[in-house]
Order: sequence, then C-alpha cells, then structure tokens
Amino acid sequence: MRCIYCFLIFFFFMINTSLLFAQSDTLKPSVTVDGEVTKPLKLYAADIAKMKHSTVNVLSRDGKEHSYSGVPVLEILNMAGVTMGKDLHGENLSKYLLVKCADGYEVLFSLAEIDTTFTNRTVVLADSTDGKLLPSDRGPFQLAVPGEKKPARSCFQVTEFIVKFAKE
Ligand SMILES: Nc1nc2c(c(=O)[nH]1)N[C@H]1C(S)=C(S)[C@@H](COP(=O)(O)O)O[C@H]1N2
Ligand SMILES: [Mo]
Repeated sequence: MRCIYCFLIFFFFMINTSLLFAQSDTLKPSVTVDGEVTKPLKLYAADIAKMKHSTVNVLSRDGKEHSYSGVPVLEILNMAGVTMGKDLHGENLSKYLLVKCADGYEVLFSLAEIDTTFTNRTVVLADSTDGKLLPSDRGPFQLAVPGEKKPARSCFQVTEFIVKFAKE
C-alpha cells in the first residue's frame, strides 16, 4: 500500500516538473524565422550568444553614436534557407523581410537591403550595446540598422522575422 502512495507522489512530481519546464520554455524570449524559408527557426538568447558577432554603429534619436554587437541578419536568413546571395535574383527580388516586435511595432526591409552582395551595410540582430547586455525593455534582441539618419527601424524586443513575396 505504501508503495502505491510513493508511486503516486512520484508521478505527480514528474508531471509538475515537466509542466514547469514546458512553461519556462514558452516564456523564454525567442526570435522565430518563418514564411518563405526552407528551415523555420526559433532562436533563443543562448543560440544567438554562440554565433559569430559583428559590431555596427547606429545613431540614436538625439544624434549620438552607439555601438551594437550581434549576429548579422544575413547569417540568420541563410540558416533558415532564405534565397540570399547567388539566389537573390529574378522573382526573389520581390521578397521582403518583416520584423515584428513584442509591442506590435513592425518594420520592413527588401531582402536586397540585408544582402551584402547588394549593400555594404550590415543589419545586425544585436544582443548588446556599448559593451553591455541590452536593457530588459530593449532586449534581449534589438535590430541595429547602420547608415540611417534616424533609428526608427532599429526596433527593440524583436520576436519574429517573416519572409514573404510582395503581392500587388
Ligand atoms: N519595438 C519598438 N522599437 C522601436 C520603436 C517602437 O515603438 N517599438 N520606436 C522606434 C523609433 S520610431 C525610434 S525613433 C527609436 C527610438 O530609439 P532611441 O530611444 O534609442 O532613440 O526606436 C525605434 N524602435
Ligand atoms: Mo522615431
């Protein structure tokens, strides 16, 4: 009889811990990559931290320059199998990248704006600025778009990359 109680306690303990883990995983901030991709992705801060970083400078609204370190968006799109580089021609040039943020803010790029065979600018998904991790109201991922006169597309708390064909 005692054994049955032990088993039940163990059983409920297991259910509880697995539910807790499932919950903490969905609560962890991530960036998903979806749409016209061959390999949809979900990247967490730990995944981004492991990837090769680049640093770019972006002007803030008050005109001061700040450095941002992160993973080039091109690398992320390549991982997801988006038609970049030699595949970015013909109808693929009418695809766009929509970047969505936690507060509902959205910004848009043509794929050519992200591709270094077209542009010298490197758009980065940053996880740190001026040598420090992004503050919680900006992070864990902020887009850093260099070479722009205002930081309106350098959107913070990025949650989604969506690649689609522009349609009339
Ligand atoms: N998620 C999110 N990012 C955003 C915005 C926003 O409303 N939501 N505003 C943008 C605009 S319009 C500007 S000008 C800059 C302001 O950045 P700053 O406070 O670093 O100057 O953030 C950009 N990033
Ligand atoms: Mo702005």
